[in-house]
Amino acid sequence: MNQGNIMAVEIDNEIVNVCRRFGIKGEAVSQSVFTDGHINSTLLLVFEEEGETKKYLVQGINTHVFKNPEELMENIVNVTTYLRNKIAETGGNPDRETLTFLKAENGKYYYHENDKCWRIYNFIDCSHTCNKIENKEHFENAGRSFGNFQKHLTDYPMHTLHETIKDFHNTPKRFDNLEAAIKNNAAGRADSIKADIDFAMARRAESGKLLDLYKEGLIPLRVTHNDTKLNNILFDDETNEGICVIDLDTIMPGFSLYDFGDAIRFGGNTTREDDDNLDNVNISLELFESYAEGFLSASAKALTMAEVENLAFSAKLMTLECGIRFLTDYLDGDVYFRTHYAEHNLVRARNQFKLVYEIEKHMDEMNDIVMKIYNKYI
Ligand code: ADP
Ligand code: GN1
Ligand code: MG
Repeated sequence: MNQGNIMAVEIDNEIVNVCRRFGIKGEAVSQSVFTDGHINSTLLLVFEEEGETKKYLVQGINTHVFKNPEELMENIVNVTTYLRNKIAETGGNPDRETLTFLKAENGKYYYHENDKCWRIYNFIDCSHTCNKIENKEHFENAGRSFGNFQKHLTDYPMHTLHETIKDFHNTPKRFDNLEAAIKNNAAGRADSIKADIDFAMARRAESGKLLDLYKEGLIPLRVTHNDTKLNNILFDDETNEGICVIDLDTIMPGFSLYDFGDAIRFGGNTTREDDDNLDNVNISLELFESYAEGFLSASAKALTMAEVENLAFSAKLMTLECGIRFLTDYLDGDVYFRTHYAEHNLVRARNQFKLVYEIEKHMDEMNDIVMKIYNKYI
């Protein structure tokens, strides 16, 4: 079972041919498409070979976003190889707890065909993803998964990682991009969103806080995932434990606060990221506490005091940053994130800004929750 939004489609021979390039044999019996991710295009292909069923995740890499597939795949293959060893050492199952990529006939882990760039990895069965948390244990498990992911990579040689998207979580630069998009007004939408722009700009001054703490030596760079939304974890169907962290395209040196904050942005919201009814958007303190519990149980001892003190702030910062990225893309004419209708990016941006507003109201309580949990684990 995989509860992420998935839809059966007709088998496409072009995709089957791509599979052959990766040495996949047998007869293709079904094809489905995942509709959750905003960036890559993701398919599940099922093959029958000598009475055995084999499932593969076939993914079209978005080369508009990831311009250098060679470096992208080098990062991912090196990190997953490293994780395999760590998982095996601690008695886990590497085939289920990290991604396994197939090599193509060109000896690389990606393949260009008809202007498209493909990669294939094993489908992890009997797992599911979620877009919204239904019970808080689930979110605690998510926190533990991302906390452990960071812990496993503590000694990974960070300097060997390529920066797959430059300045990915540099919030002040994201503000610069927003400013440029307002000036360009490529889609002619700037006049209609003045209030949204004002909301974001009023918070520009604090956007460099984490970078300042880094410059002062108070928070370190670590190997981070950088896209810790809930549907980037596979949960075991039986136990609901987070088994595998996926979507490894943005593994880069970063701050642990990016990973914590982004996870709260998505999973701590009382509704979906693109709910257009802003009355539904709030921060769930209960869910915040669950995630902080899972994350700190795995990582408290490794964190600096400045990291701990900014966990709640990071939730606000990552939500604000994501909101301005959606708004910038709306102004640019929807060229980055996949959208399903004309105002989709604007709806997402407003949803994120409402969440920022709610987090601001609850900041003291969130800080208290963090300290209460942290004190248990040190
Ligand atoms: P995107 O970058 O577009 O978000 P992801 O790599 O996150 O793409 O994949 C999209 C969806 O595909 C995930 O949310 C998950 O539901 C599913 N998925 C990805 N990898 C696997 C896998 N190895 N096994 C099972 N499902 C997967
Ligand atoms: C994108 O790829 P996906 O859907 O997991 C985006 C994230 C945003 C997120 C917002 C490479 O994540 O940075 O936070 O959408 N990924 C990239 O939902 O830009
Ligand atoms: Mg994803």
